[in-house]
Amino acid sequence: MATELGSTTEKLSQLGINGDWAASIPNLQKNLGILSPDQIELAKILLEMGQSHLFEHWPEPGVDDEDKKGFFDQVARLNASYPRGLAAYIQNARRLLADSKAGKNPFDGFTPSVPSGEVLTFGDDNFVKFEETGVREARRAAFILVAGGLGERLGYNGIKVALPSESTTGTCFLHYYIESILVLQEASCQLTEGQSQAEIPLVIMTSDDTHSRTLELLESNAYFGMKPTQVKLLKQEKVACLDDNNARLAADPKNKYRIQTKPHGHGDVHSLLFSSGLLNEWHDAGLKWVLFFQDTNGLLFKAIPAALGVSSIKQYHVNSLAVPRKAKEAIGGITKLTHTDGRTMVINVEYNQLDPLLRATGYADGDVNCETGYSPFPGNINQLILELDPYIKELTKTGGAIEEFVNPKYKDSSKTSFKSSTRLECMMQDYPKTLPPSARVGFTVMDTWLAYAPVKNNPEDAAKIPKGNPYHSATSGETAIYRANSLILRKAGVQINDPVLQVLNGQEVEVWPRIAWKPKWALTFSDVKSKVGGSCTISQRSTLVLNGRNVFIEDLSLDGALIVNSVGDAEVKVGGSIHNKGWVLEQVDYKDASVPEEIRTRGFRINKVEQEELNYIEPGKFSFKP
Ligand code: UGB
Repeated sequence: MATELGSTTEKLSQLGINGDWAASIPNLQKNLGILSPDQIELAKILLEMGQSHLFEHWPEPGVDDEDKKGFFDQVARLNASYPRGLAAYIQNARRLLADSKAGKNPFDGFTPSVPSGEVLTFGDDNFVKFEETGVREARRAAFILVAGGLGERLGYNGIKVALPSESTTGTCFLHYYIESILVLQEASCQLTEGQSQAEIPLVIMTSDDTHSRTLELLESNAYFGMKPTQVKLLKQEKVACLDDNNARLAADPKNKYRIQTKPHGHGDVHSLLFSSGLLNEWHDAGLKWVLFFQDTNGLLFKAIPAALGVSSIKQYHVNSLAVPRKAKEAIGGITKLTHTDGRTMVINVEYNQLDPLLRATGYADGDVNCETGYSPFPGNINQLILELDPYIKELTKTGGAIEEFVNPKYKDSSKTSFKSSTRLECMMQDYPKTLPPSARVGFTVMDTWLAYAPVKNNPEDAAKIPKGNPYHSATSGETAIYRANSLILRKAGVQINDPVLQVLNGQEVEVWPRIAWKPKWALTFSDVKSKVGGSCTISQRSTLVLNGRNVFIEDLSLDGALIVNSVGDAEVKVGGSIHNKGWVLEQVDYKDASVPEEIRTRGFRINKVEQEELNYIEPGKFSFKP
């Protein structure tokens, strides 16, 4: 013991530090000798910030020393990963917890109104013009997928990006995203011939919950055709949990040498991008756009080219993609907020805040539909397009810190204690909140059927959603892809039978023919139109898979399943009457544990009874007509 104390004093004097500052916490003071200078600095910060309770249980030096050092490793990580450090986190938490206790409305002084933005109609000349501009611009874009969320609402055991977006081809979300980006890259480079070949960067934000499984998915699939150097994973750290209004950090219930942590939200993406140095790299490489998107939207790339075109033509610094929103739907509302002091901003108001804000500002009924059957506030689908230069400028000021919020669940109306620990959170769409009034902030509305079909809710919760409101489930996510492809082909002149209504996993959905195509077949509406000719018909029970760049369907009458696979240099014309037993959609109950989770969560499986499968593996011109 004497030697321990002796060595502590020696080390402390070497550091020029006496342990007086820790005198009120003898359990810490006794242990200073086992800590490094950096760890001692962190201990000082913790004491200054009122966190001495974290050391109260610390035993004598020599006992659990590795755990004590491990504790500081975690504190160092928490300190480094938060803009301006752990002390700033605790200060922010105290301020936000005090505001929350006082019932302060974050929108105090602001009046909401419906903003105006660009409303696109799929397939008209305007839409086609925006798409073409978007494709041209894509070579100057970087894509950012936020995929750190575990998806608690979905309750899926794997990572969400590994889920099949549809089960006809079984393509998972990450595969679909990467293929789409690669096709966009190629199309963009072709349009801007003569300019240097571009590689569109893809960044994936992961978390401890998703990182290793995301990496594994990429590596075991050769990055789905993307160069590994084109993809960067940035892992977000969790933040410390808070036990009370004084922002005392919560000890992990399972390990007293750890601070309990929880996710900080998708807003972390901005500080991570900033600190990674990638933004300046992209600037130097001549990039102009940064596109953010979420983990499970199988329609996303049908909307991206036109939305990027809008950003470019309208010179938006910020462009949020939006869809008509049903009142109370769990997507934020894009709102114009006007402050009594004259400030205005167009910003997402999160779904749980929109109703109270409206009620507090003269809209007695709160979040309700208007005469159109939709909320007057467009729904934010968290697909943001930022112009790179103003983005870098802003982050240089803020360090990427995004306005945070806290949502404690109080034990009672005195609001003095919590049911369980809480933490600060932030959202990526709150980025425009700190922008100057001169910033060009806009949004683009597209039809939901074209742009948005996320997979977020488990079957049980989805089945409880009132009819007519979106389910946001694996069932609706997949059936929406078939509906969108059918509607796009209809617009291109193909006759497609009406869907049938079916109840799958307790949700009533439209079942259209199962039409799926690879991004290389068509990414834009112009691509689709150039590949469909004559008089084509597709029956409701049919399946059509188009997997080849140069596949043309002409005078095709399909009643059954047709699968066309072809290499890029094969030009294939498919037509005539194709009739077979097809691929049958069979119901599966989500509770049936004998069925794999990926299948039962959507409430059906595809029984491949009979099909016409065409494979063209050599270059050349081919024609198929039975
Ligand atoms: N995500 C992270 O990467 N890290 C995190 O810490 C948390 C999430 P959710 P949410 O479009 O439907 C958002 O949970 O947050 C990723 C918008 O706020 O799916 O409830 C996660 O992996 C809301 O305004 O959604 O609601 C996923 O990719 C509305 O637009 C993404 O962040 C809504 O999405 C979103 O996380 C919507």
